[in-house]
Amino acid sequence: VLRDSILAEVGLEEVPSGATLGGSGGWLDVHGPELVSRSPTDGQEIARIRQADGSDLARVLDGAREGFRTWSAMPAPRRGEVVRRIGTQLRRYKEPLARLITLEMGKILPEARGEVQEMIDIADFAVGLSRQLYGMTTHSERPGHRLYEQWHSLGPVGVVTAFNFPSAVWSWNAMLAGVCGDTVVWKPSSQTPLVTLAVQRILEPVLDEFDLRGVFTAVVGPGRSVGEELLRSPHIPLLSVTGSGSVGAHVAQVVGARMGRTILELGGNNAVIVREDACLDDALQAVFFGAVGTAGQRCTSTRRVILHPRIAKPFLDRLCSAYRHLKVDHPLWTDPHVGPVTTPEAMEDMESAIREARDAGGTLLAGGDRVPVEGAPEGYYIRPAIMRAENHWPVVQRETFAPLLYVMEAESMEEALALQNGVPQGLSSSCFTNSLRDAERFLSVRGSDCGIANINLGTSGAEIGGAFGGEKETGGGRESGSDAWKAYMRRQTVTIHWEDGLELAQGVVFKL
Ligand code: UN1
Repeated sequence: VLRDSILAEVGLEEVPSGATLGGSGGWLDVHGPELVSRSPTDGQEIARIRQADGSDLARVLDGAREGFRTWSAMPAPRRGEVVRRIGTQLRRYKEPLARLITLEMGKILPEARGEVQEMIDIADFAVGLSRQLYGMTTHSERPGHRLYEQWHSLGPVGVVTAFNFPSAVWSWNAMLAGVCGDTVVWKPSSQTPLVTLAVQRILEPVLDEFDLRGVFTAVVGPGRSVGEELLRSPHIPLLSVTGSGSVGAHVAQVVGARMGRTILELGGNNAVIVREDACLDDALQAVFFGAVGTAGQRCTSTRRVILHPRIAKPFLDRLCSAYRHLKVDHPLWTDPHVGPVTTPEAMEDMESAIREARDAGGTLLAGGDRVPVEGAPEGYYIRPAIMRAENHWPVVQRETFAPLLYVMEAESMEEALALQNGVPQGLSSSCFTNSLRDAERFLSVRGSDCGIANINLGTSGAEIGGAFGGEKETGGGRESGSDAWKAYMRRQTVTIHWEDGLELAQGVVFKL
């Protein structure tokens, strides 16, 4: 009953199809295998979706190319108007969409609402941006010449999203790509197809009103076939992919081989450094939310905490006590801190990471056991865990996408920084300190090597206004705010010669 009402509220009483060109008339007949969407809250089936196959993808790609011709010709502020209307729709559907996210992905409702809020925020950002796609002008070295650059729409952009932010990550890409004049081909994780179909439903009235086909498209299909063809398609000049490091490495190779562009948002292994002079209350709150929020399934989740030995004991005592009082429960029936992880594999990964760390000499300080939830015996509930561990252990060096926090100690700022940077990933980082010097050291070129560096706040929960992304094995891509929009456009350098008498640059003389 709950399932049915959640689906009905987002217009999915009947699941339309696994592919759409956008708008109420855009749903395609598709021919791929069936996909079962299960709720991690109880392990039960929510719905079955007929997926797209290669030929269906080809139709979506044709649609997105055709859509590009008209969409890219529309003035950017008018595209901004469409995005503004999408933002209004998202406001209207914030609660129902949040409930569907909770049902299909398992994050708690306050976080699901936060995810939809991110969509609204980036829509607002993109509306303003639609009047600010600025190109610079500069001074030519030659008389009678003007030199400037302009930004043109790029083409259809492939957006491959992960299950953990099943809708927000699409919006970061789609809202920017949209005002930039690109069309979007959205391929969601096979864990969260319904969220994608619901978002497409929510967009329908706007796309119908503006008569837009092939602008915001979506295709649910198997990664091995449809995903692979999307990577290889010469008609997709840019692919924005969120996923694991191994997926990202494959994407970089395949798309790179055809000289396509990528925006890669891959794994994190984010640390919080807590110095002895830090505000411990704030640090505790931040580490707690960072480590257990979204059941440890954000790419920005706090995976390591590096404590100054002088505050280590009181900090850990309080953190372990918070973990003991943590409510792990059904996120639609109750109001817990933590819902289920999204897949049974995540529980197994976490358990095997705990075993591996134990074998290496680590101590489990809290959690790690499965939590039986009454009425939902097949849900994927596991208690978040804390382990004492050493940074160089292979298990600590890799990202386990589950609520498992490693604790270590470091006395000097140099030592703490060496630990924090001593992993292959480089997404988010934070340092709790009241020392100006430690803060500045952390932010200096010899400090954090991550794309995100925070002082006195946690590693997760970035605002959309900043550029989001990370270094090293995190992939180097930037999405969302700042000038991340430039990745969705092609830059053209223009020189105009407006006087008689051609002159070569660099003073080269070459006469007829
Ligand atoms: C992700 O986990 O893929 O900074 C994105 C955050 C959110 C986005 C996370 N704004 O935690």
